[in-house]
Amino acid sequence: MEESESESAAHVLLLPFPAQGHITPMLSLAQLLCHAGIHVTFLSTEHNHRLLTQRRALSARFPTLHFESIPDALPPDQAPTIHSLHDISSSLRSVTKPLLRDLLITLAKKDDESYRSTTIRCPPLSCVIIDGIMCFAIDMAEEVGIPVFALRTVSACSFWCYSCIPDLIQQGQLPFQDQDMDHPIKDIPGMEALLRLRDLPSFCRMPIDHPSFKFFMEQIEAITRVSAIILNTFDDLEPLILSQIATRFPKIYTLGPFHALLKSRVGDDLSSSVSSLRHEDRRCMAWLDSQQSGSVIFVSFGSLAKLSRVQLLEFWHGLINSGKPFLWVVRSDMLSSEQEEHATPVELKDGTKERGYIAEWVPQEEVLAHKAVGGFWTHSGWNSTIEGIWAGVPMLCWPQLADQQVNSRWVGEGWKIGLDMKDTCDRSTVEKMVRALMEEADQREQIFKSVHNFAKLARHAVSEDGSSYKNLEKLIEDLNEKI
Ligand code: UPG
Repeated sequence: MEESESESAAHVLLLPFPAQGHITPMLSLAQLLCHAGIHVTFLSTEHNHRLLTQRRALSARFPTLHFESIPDALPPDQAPTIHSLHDISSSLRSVTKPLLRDLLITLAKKDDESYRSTTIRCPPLSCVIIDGIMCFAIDMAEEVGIPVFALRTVSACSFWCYSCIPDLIQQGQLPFQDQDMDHPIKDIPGMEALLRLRDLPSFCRMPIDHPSFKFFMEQIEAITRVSAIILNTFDDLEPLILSQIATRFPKIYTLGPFHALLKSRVGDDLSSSVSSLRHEDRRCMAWLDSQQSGSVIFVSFGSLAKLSRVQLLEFWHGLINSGKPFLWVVRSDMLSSEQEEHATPVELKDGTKERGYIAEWVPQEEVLAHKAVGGFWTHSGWNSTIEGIWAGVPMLCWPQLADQQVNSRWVGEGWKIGLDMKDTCDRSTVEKMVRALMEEADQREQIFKSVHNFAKLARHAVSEDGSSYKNLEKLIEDLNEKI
């Protein structure tokens, strides 16, 4: 790029929350913007900066992509867990926030070059795109006079549900008063006939003065101050909910599925694993090659979920008893309690040898696209859900936390693309649900039809005539106008 051209381009700071499910969509967005010539400073915490091993390859591919890091004061070996999100957030506020302020001031100055790349001149900062959880950055960007957009990495239905929590509190529906968990929630516009208490975001099960409840409430309130919201969804998946969101947030860019839009716009030459913070076990692909078409249930609960040893064993027994071949991601940091260590029952070891593969971490998008995979047992994290929709794979949902409860209800009863086994985890339920997903012909046909329809709509969304493609053009245009 010519220097004069570079000087007149927009420059956006992207601030992801330091967890895999947030870094992946933010890095996809970074690539999409850089592909259009926008300068992006991708600011990770030091720990994640080191784990993003493909930074060099990315910067070589996208010369306007600049990686920077900022201290987070967390021990270097601490992998985030969903239980530690509140601690991570406190640490980011106390340590990272003041440094971020200085960085914003420096990047925004027209004549200061201390943070700018030596190879390509970087124009002054024109916009900040924060992860919706990093709402403390809004104050600072406002102080420096830079517009703030927010990427919410959850579904539109979860985002809308979060936005309506203050209304539920005002109406006295929250906090829970020992009601039946199947009690219907009728006051979230667009979801009147769908949600029950058990489907609300998990923090709603806590007292409203609990730090986690306050943590989420703060985000819900702060995000109303940003200039625009970016979502990893597509218009045909959540049309009614998006129209509800538009009543409170006038500017929304739906660009999903991000990973597919990236391939459509930028091409396939960098693997989908560029954002991975963990080492992938690629041998699982050869194992999948040896399995029959549509026979395997893929089990993955994302990057943060924790299981007790009892839950792990119940799941394992259920999988073995189902008789289905399975590929299961069991992260080494997934067990919530070390002291429960016992010998693994021999029938589980034998059953796994016979028809299972357990991996620490896999190339999930590739796994979901493999013809041997016939079902996806997921925790309903949003990235996994939208990747499952793109791949057209029926889902079995076992949500644990945050937005996952809402997603699982939509998968089961909203979009009818899977089954929801929320709040249960005994071996007989697992066996029954896995068999139901993989074997019951009528039900499977219905689910297949629906998930394939959404997969088709997703393909349209990221094609040149599609909504996500066009919305990206609009976003690029709007960011360029902010200079
Ligand atoms: N993944 C792999 N390999 C694996 C397992 C997972 O590449 O072996 C990837 C997967 O493809 C996905 C990501 O890791 O892109 C996991 O993201 P997600 O499914 O969203 O789960 P979490 O890591 O749990 O994500 C957090 C929250 C979740 C929320 C999401 C986005 O737990 O509830 O929806 O962030 O905000």
